[in-house]
Amino acid sequence: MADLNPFDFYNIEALLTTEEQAVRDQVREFVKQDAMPVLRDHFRAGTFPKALIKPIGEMGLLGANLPGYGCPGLNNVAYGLILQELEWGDSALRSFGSVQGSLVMYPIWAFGSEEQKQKYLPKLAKADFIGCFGLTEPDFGSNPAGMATRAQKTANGYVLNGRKMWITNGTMADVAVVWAKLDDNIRGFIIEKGARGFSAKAMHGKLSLRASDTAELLLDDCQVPANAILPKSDGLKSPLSCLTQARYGIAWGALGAALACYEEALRYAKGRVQFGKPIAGFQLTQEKFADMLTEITKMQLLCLQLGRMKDQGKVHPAQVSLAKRNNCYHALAIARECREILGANGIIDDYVSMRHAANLESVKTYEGTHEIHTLILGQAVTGISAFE
Ligand code: TGC
Ligand code: FAD
Repeated sequence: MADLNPFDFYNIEALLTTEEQAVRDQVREFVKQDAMPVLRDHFRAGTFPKALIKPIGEMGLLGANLPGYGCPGLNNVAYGLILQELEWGDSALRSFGSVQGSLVMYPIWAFGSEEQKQKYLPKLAKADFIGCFGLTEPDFGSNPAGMATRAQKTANGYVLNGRKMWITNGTMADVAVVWAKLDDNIRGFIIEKGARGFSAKAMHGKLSLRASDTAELLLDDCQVPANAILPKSDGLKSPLSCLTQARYGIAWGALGAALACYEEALRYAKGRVQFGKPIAGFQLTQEKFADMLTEITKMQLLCLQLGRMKDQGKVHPAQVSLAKRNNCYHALAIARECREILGANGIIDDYVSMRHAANLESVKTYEGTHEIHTLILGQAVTGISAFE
């Protein structure tokens, strides 16, 4: 009988192509060699590791599942594995990649003009440009349909007024994809850094995702040219379809964070001796590992099948919600459990579990909270919307 692998109990490896394995291994190597040595200090300082941006772009990790315009056009499983590995390091790295690829490049690719695609996508793919996505507002988080941000047509273009909050990559961004109501219909606009009336202000005091750049965007009679509008954006379903892309990546990312904690806790439990034997030998510790192994294996299977369905163009947004909701919930539970296995050492940032647990609080909240995805699934099962 083949040896059992505690990190790949159902031999998912055999279901991956050699290209998918190679992409994953390349990112894993990068995260271990280049990111891990600096992540703790950036988390402490509350700064994004900007030195990693260029290499991430050069490796082709941004918008990696998009075809053309300088993007690699990898399949969705390879794309998911990239995000898994980035979040194995820190959720801030995966967030950076998700926002750039799924929330900035995807809407330009899906709703942009040919001119916009040519202008922005190759630069975003190489990280020559950084992007952010402004949907959430101070008074409209889970319910973006109610947004107060407005666009008005002028002689030369549009003028936008409003405020967006919690915007990842916000202060670093060269371009912002901002959603606003034009004649009561939600439309997307590309706003370049330096546009008159546009500014980004860093948000401070976060106890989670500390290594991520989170900002408020202010639109104060912000003037943009006529070609700033995403011509094919039309209604709330446009930003929501971007969220479907990002939520897909988050399901993989949360798995990466869970794996990082589980690997650390297993290593620690085998080495830490109490009462004359490794704590891994106690039944209560083994129950924790049995539970975590089961959840991680289920997360791996969910991600893989979701990716295969996405590659066939057969994914329903509710199926993505199931994976986002499940994987964030269990990754957070696993990170907390691993912290517990590490005892007092678990609260020190020499170890990763508590950093991941803190990050996963945000990951569970953004891109649709646990409750919002519960209601999306409730509607999918019953046919009745609980939102109205
Ligand atoms: P509802 O009536 O259900 O839908 C309006 C239209 O949109 C369609 N639709 C979707 N299309 C694509 N993908 C989806 N996921 C979709 N969900 C709905 C729907 O079919 C409909 O189309 P049509 O043709 O009939 O017009 O809209 P609702 O107002 O009832 O809202 C539904 C709800 C609550 C599920 C939605 O508002 C929601 O998902 N809220 C959560 C908000 C959210 O997730 N915000 C995320 C902000 S971005 C972010 O957090 C980035 S973090 C990034 C990082 O750092 O990684
Ligand atoms: P609220 O919507 O006020 O919800 C508060 C609580 O009420 C939650 O527990 C929620 O589940 C619950 N609730 C709400 N409605 C219901 C209901 N109908 N039934 C039951 N419970 C309900 N947004 C962007 O646009 N771009 C970004 O780049 C971005 N990055 C982010 C980065 C970070 C670190 C964080 C924390 C957030 C980010 N967000 C971003 C915002 C994020 O998407 C929102 O925080 C999220 O959608 C929830 O909105 P809210 O915080 O306003 O909570």
